[in-house]
Amino acid sequence: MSGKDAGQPTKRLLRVLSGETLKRPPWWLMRQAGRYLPEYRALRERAGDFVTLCLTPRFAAEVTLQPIRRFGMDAAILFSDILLVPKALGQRLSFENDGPKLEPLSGLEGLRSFDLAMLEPVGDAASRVCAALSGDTALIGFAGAPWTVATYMIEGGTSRDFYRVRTLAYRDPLAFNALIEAIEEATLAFLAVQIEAGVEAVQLFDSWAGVLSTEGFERWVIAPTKRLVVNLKHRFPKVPVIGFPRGAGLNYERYVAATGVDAVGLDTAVPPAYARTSLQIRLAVQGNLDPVLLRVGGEPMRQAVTELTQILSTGPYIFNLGHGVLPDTPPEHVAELAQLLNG
Ligand code: 1CP
Repeated sequence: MSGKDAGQPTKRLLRVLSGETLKRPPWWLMRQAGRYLPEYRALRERAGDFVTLCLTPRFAAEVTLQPIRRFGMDAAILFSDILLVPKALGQRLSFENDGPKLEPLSGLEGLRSFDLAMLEPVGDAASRVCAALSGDTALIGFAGAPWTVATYMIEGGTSRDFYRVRTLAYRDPLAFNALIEAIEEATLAFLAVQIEAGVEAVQLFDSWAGVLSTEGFERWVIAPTKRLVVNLKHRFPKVPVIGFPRGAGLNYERYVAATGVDAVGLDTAVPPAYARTSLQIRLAVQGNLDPVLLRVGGEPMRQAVTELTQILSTGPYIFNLGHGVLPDTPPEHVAELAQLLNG
């Protein structure tokens, strides 16, 4: 906790989030807990279903710590899911083999007021992780950004074309805005539970930021993110916010200039040299090794890691992937990566 209560942060991740440049970048991986780890699969089996795994504090805490024990990342990310927010808003949620399923929704009818108590176990899990983490390892909390959560709520699951949600957003912006605001409010409460339990930084996952028009991006990615950041900063001025507008392309600069995030996550397609000159001059950047290179491992991975860290380590930089760890990634490759990065 010293990183949060004392004036200057001491944990490596938090130092970079406050704008410091470290010679050896701190690192963690999106989806660092999960199916590529046999110990995760074993516990997942015991828990039965995925939502139970997320909402049972001792399980969620254990799964959060598994990759840290093996690989010693500089940060743990609390094990949970962005879709717990729709669930707490009253939408039925299940996980099948081909991904999450939500009872489709056409508007605000059918949503009840937000059930914060349902998410209390996430706070309990965070407290347990805090108590178990030692020394220099930070704990990151997270939520989906409102646009990405809305895509799942309207599409009823993952989508290839986001046809329904984009149609609603463009055709009936007032109704869509009401949904976005309901998600925004719930997200703020969800993140507050995590922060009050001890998470030291939060990440907003906007995994589908890249499917909107520029005007849509302004209205449904930038505006809600900016309001969330303002509200978070008001309540928790010392907790840094990492934004991850995956696929934002040319809109990355606008996102960085307008939202007030402390750091930005780069997806796989962002050129590191561009990130250095156009984004890192304003804030810390995080990313963006292709997850497939981690799956490939060996020399191609090592070479890419060397290049990436050479380009971005001259400014505030957190090493990560450009998206999540793939489920068929050999854990040995993550161990190899850890050897390169742990110094
Ligand atoms: O065991 C299983 O079968 C479930 C797989 C799984 C896992 C391990 C899901 C279902 N969620 C998670 C955990 C999770 N989800 C974490 C844990 C912490 C960590 O990173 O180690 C995080 C940060 C998330 C965030 C999340 N969930 C996102 C944003 C990041 C991203 O991948 O773009 C999204 C889009 C989701 C929705 C979701 N939940 C689960 C799946 C398979 C998905 C993605 C569905 C899709 O592809 O659209």
